[in-house]
Amino acid sequence: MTSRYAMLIDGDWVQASDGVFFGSANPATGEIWAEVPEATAEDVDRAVRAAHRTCYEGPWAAMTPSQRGQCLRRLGDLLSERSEHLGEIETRDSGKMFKETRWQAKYIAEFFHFYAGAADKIAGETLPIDKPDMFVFTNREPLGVIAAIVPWNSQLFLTAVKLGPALAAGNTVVLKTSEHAPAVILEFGKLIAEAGFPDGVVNIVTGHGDPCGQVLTSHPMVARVSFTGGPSAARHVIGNSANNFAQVSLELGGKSPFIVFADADLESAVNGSVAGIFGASGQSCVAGSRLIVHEDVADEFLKRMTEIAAGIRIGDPMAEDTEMGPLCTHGQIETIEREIARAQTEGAQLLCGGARAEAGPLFYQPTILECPSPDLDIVDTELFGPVLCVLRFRTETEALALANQSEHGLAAGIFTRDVARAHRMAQAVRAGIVWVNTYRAISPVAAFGGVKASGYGRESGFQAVYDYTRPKTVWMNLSEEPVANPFQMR
Ligand code: TXE
Repeated sequence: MTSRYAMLIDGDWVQASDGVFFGSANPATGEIWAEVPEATAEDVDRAVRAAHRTCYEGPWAAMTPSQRGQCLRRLGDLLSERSEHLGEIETRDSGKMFKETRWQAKYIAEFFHFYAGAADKIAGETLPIDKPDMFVFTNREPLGVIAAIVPWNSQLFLTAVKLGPALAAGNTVVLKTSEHAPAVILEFGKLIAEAGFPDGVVNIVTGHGDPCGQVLTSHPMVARVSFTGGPSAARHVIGNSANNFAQVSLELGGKSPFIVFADADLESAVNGSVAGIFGASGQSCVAGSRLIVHEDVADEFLKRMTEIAAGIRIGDPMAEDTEMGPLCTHGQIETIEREIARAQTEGAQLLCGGARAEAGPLFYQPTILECPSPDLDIVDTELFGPVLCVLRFRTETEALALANQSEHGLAAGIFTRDVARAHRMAQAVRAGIVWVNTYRAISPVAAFGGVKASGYGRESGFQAVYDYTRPKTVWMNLSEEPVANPFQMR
């Protein structure tokens, strides 16, 4: 039985204005299990106008920051209560393992709780102004309508880091789901009204990049676009912002270095690397997909990695004992196959994997590829799959140079027992997030984002609420003297 979904616009659950749907497939089985409205330009326009009106008139505009915080807190509670159901839907739609989606849905509640607490702590300032009899202060206002665009790989998490700070600061949102796995966000949308948010505060539109994403990001009433996805769509978003002057923040994934020094705790580093590249089948923006390993420990490290990789249980992502599920789209698996074949002609050697797994057309084996040079295209191409590229180094300088030889700069992992070296490397590696002797840790308290082609702007952390506000400067003349005649300068 196919489930039929609707979009959330101005508090109503609606179909596309022309009645068109698109199908969403379960990557594990290939079955089209859901039908979702293909938003028209008119639908997106209606959602943005509703969000704009709601931002400036009615109950949301009149709410105190603490009341906004209460809605966010309730949303977090509901998310936690429904984590099992949301996890199941996300797994069915994206292929991500149920163990992970269920846990993530529960943990993501913490992000809403964090921003619930932040809502009444957003303050302006008084300025020590250089003029007598003037009192000058700033208010922090919401920006207006936020266009939040998410990809399919971690939709609840990426939604939370956009919605949490945006709503805490008093904005309204039009959220666009990914066309590859839209259902979990529509299920999440059912919690919005229950949490107490007035109609029109959060609107959810479903559809493809064109027209849905294009119309949304070029809309003149959108004040900021918070985008997570790939570089090609990001370029469209930036181009559109030249017309509507929307602020833009971009999180575009990476090819993150995972650096292992000879003095590292090898067991810990191997486990970190396995989690970093094979967790979520490698479909993670922070995947540690470039292993840079000291030559003294490289053979032992790769022996342990390949043993673990070969034993990973691949199969039904709903099953509790599965360790790796499918990839989400056919496009990804085709890119992986093409890039691996090309790398092999350039001298790369497969240490394990390198083929589809038996479980089904979208399942790919955990793959480790030793690369003779950092100049191979595959070394700096984000594959978004379970494929680890390996480079060896001899000195710290060489390790750093390899780590920084990349267009990307989202995350980096450093495994060493030498504290001074850990600090030196953490300072010098060009990435937005550095994990030392750990990997893939996240928290609502910590900012998240990259440099270079990994994007700009930060999500998560307290500062994010300020990024969804602008200061308004207010000058108050306290003098009882009349304002001076401008043509009689003293
Ligand atoms: O991303 P897209 P896709 C990388 C990863 C992956 C590749 C493509 O390498 O293989 O990108 O993935 C919307 N205006 N990452 O196709 O197309 C789109 O509908 C506005 C890394 O999923 O960028 C979806 O909602 N929006 C990344 C969202 O953008 C547009 C996570 C992402 O889709 C648009 C995902 C347009 N013109 C992919 N075109 C990460 N940062 O982790 C598309 N969209």
